[in-house]
Order: sequence, then structure tokens, then C-alpha cells
Amino acid sequence: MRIAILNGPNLNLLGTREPEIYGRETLADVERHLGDVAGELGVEVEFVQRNGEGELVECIQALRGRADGALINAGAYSHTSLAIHDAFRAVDVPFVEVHISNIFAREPERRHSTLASGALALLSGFGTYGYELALRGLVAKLTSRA
Ligand code: CA2
Repeated sequence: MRIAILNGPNLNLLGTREPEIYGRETLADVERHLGDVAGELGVEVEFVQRNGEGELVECIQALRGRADGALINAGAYSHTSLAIHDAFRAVDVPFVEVHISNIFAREPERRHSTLASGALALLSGFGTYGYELALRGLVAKLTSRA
């Protein structure tokens, strides 16, 4: 089983600023840990981080036939992007939406997701540990264990 782990704009800056919201781990730390979890689960993972909405759409389109599922933290595009929503519909790849912070406890403009209605599940507020929880949950879903 192959899972794509996609991160959107500014998530390449994780661990460098706003640690009170996003923690102290860098994206490289998160990806290294997810690689270990994937090994434990017996799945393959691939990692993508893009700052542009169109670049993310292209990465999602490229998942068709290659990935069995995806995790995405689309950053600020999570609140606005019909294009990313549509791309997942087009490729028909099941995905879990992940947020490090609890978006529902933040500014009003962050309390809505354009992606959530197409997602298998949404995890928000567990810090970077949410990626691990989401990976475990997605694999369990895809193997009919959840
Ligand atoms: O909580 C999340 O994971 C977010 O998706 C993170 C996005 C934000 O726009 C969403 O509303 C919620 C922002 C990611 C920016 O990450 C930074 C990390 C360190 C320093 C600066 C930005």
C-alpha cells in the first residue's frame, strides 16, 4: 500500500516560527518519524511539500493509479481551495485532512474547510502527532479495520 503525504504553503517553515501554535518539530523531523511509522505499518510513503495551489493540484492529479490514499495539510488553502477539493474528486484517492492546530478554535476564517466534505476524516489540534494518528487511521480504514 502506498500513501502520499502532502503539505501545503508555509509548512516548509515548521519548527522555525510560532512554536506555540505549530510546535518545534521541523517538517523533516515529521517526515522522518512518519517514515518510521510507515515501516511499522508495512506501507510505503512519499512526501510532497508545495507552496503553490496549482503545484498541489498537479501533485494530486499525479496520484491517480499510484497512491492508495493520502494525508493532506493544505495549510491556508484548506480554507479556500475548491481546486484542491476538485482534484481529489477527480483522482478518486481517499484522503485524510490534517491540521496541526485546532482550526475550529482559531479565527473565523480558519473555521471552515473546503476539503473536509470530500475527506474520509479530518484531524485537527493534536499538533504534529496528528500526522501519525491520521496515517494510522487511514491505513486502518483502507484495510477495513476502522
Ligand atoms: O493548523 C494547521 O496545520 C494549518 O493548516 C497550518 C496553516 C494555517 O494556514 C491553517 O489555517 C492551519 C499554516 C501553516 C504555516 O506554518 C508555519 C509554520 C511555522 C512558521 C510559520 C508558518
